[in-house]
Amino acid sequence: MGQTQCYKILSSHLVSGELRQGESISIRIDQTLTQDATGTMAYLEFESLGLDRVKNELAVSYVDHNTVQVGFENADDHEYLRTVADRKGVIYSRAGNGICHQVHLERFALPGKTLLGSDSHTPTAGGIGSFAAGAGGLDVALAMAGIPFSIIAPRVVEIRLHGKLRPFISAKDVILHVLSRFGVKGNVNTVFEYTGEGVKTLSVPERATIANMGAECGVTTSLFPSDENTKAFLDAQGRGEGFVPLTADPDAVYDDLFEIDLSSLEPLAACPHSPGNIRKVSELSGMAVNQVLIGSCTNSSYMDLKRAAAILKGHHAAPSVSLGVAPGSREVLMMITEDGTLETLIKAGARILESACGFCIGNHQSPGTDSVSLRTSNRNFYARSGTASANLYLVSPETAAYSAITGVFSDPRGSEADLSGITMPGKFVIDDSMFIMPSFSGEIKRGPNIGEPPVNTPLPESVKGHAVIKVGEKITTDHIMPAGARLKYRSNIPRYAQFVFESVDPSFPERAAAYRDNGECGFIVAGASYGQGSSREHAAICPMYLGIRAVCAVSIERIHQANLCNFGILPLLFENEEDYASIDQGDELELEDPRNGVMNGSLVLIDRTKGKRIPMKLFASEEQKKMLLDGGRLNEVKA
Ligand code: MIC
Ligand code: SF4
Repeated sequence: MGQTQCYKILSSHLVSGELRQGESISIRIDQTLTQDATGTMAYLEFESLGLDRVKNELAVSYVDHNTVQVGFENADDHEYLRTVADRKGVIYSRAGNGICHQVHLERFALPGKTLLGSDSHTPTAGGIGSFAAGAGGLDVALAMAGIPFSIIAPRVVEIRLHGKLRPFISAKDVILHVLSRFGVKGNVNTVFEYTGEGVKTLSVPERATIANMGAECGVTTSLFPSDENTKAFLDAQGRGEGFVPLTADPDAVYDDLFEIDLSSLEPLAACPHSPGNIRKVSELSGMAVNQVLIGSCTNSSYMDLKRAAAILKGHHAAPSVSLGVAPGSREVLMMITEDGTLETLIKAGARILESACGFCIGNHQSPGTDSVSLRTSNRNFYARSGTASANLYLVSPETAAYSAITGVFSDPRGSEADLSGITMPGKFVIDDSMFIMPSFSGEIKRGPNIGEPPVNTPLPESVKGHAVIKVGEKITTDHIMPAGARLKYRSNIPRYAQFVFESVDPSFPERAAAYRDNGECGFIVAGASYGQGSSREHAAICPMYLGIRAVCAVSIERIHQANLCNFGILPLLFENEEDYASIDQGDELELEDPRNGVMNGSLVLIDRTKGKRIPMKLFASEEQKKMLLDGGRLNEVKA
C-alpha cells in the first residue's frame, strides 16, 4: 500500500512507536524555530537542561512579536535572546528581519525536513513540503536538546485541488473555504495533505498561506508536495541545492477526501469573532470599513503586496479608512522598494508598518470603538486587536486593497486592475546580514524582567478545591493569556499571571491566588475546544502559577493539551458531555484518588456542592501520564 507524503516524512524521522494512526510516536526534529514572545521562556527552559549547545541540525531564534518597545522589557528580552543564541549555537534573526514564518520559508525551510516551532503557525513551512508543527516552548527546548518530539500518528485528510483560481481570488480564499468545511474544532491529530492538478497552479508563497491557516482548523500541520514550483522557489532564493522531490505515492490511502474546484471559488471573509465564521464577500458588500491592514505571516509575501498595490495603483485609501501595510520580511521590503511597489503603496495613503507581527497580535493599530477592520491575518478572536468592541474580518489582500479604496466591504472583482502579469520572481533579493551566526561564547545577559521558568510540584495525593472559573466553548489562548499590551511580561510569570482570563473575567487571578494561598488546588471548567489558537505555553504556566491543577473540559486542543501536561495540569475530559452543564463556578470539587486515576486514565470528579460523582477521562499519552505525576516535564527531564 502506498504512503502519504506525511507518513513518508514521519517514517524517515521515526524514533519510537509504531507508525499507525492513533498511536503515540516520537520523531526526530531537524529544524527548530522560536520567536521572542515564546522564545525567552523556551531558552530559559533550554538553559535549565544544562547543555552547552543545541543538538539539532538548525535552530533559529526570531525577534518579530515584541518589537514595539514601550518600556525596557522587550529590549532586554531581545538582548537575552541574542546572547543566549550566540552562546548556545542558535542563529539569531534580529528585529527588523521579519516575521519568523515568512523568513523561515524564504531562507531555511526545506522539503522532507521536520520543523518544530514555538508558534502555532509553524505549519506555514508545509507550503514547501516540510513537516512543520507548532508546540509549546518547552517541547521546542527539548527538541533543541536533541530529544525526540512526541505526537499522535495523525489521520491524513486529502484535499484534492482541481482547476485554477480566477483573477482576484487567491490562496486566502482557498483556506477560508477549507475553514468553512472543517471549522475551528474537532480536527485534532489530523494532517491536511494537498494533492491534485490544482496544486501545480499555486506558487510556494501561496501554498504557505494555505498551510499557515490550517492552524486555525487545529490540525497538526498541512503539507504540499515538493515539485517543480518548490524547486523554482528554492532556486529563486538561491537555495536550489536543498530541493528534493516529494509527493504521496499514487496509491496512497487517505482517511478522508475533500475536493475543491479552485475555479469555482469566490472571495470569502472570516467574520467576527472566529476564523471559522465564513461568509462570501458579496454578502457583506457595502458595509462601511474603518481600517484595512495588509500583512502578518499569512499574507505578507512579495506577491501579496504586488497584487494589493496593483489594485491600489492610481487610487487613494478612502477618507474613512486607515490603511496599513506590513511587509512580512526585510526581503519583501527590499523587493518592493526596488521595483517601485512601495511608492505605489505610499501614494495610495498606506501607513508602512514594521516587518513584524505588529497589528496581528494587537501590539499596535488597535481599531476604534465599534469599528470594522479588514485584515489579511489569520485570527480575529474576540479582543485580540486590543479593542474588544471592534469587528475584525479576515480577507485576502485583494479584498483588503479594493475595500480600502471604496471605503466599504467590496468584492475585488469590481477592480479594473490587471493582475495577470504578477508572477513569482526568478530571483529574490537576498541579504542575510540581519542573521547573527553563533560564536558559542560570550556572556548571557538577563534584564530585571527575566525570571526563572516556574516548575510545578508532583501531583499530590489529594486534589481538592473549587471551580475557579467556568467558561464556554472555543476559549482561545488569547482569552486565557492576552497578548498585545500585556505581551511584554512574557518573561515575568508573576506579573503576567495578573492578566489570566483578563477579557473573560478580570477577577480570576485574585480569586485563584486566594484559593491557592488557602492550600487548595484550582479547577477550570470549560466547554469544547478549550485552548484553541496559539502555542503560548503561558496559557498553562500562568494558571499553574495561580494554583490551577486540572482543566475539566468537553474537549481540549492539541498544543494546549501538551502544554498543560508539560506543566503538570491535568487535562480531563467529561465522559458524558452533559455533565459539563451541571457544574457551576464556585462549586467545591475533588478528584478521587488522583494519582491512581492518572495511571488508569480515568478519574472521578466529586462535585461536593451538587453531591454528584462525575466520570472523567484523562486526555494524555502514557508518557504524559508520567510527567503529570511528576508535576510536569521539567521535573521529569531534570530528575
Ligand atoms: C499568535 O499568533 O497567536 C502568536 C502570538 O503568534 C502565538 C504565539 C504566542 O503567543 O507568542 C502562536 O500562534 O502560537
Ligand atoms: Fe505573528 Fe500573527 Fe503570525 Fe502569530 S499569527 S506569528 S502574531 S503574524
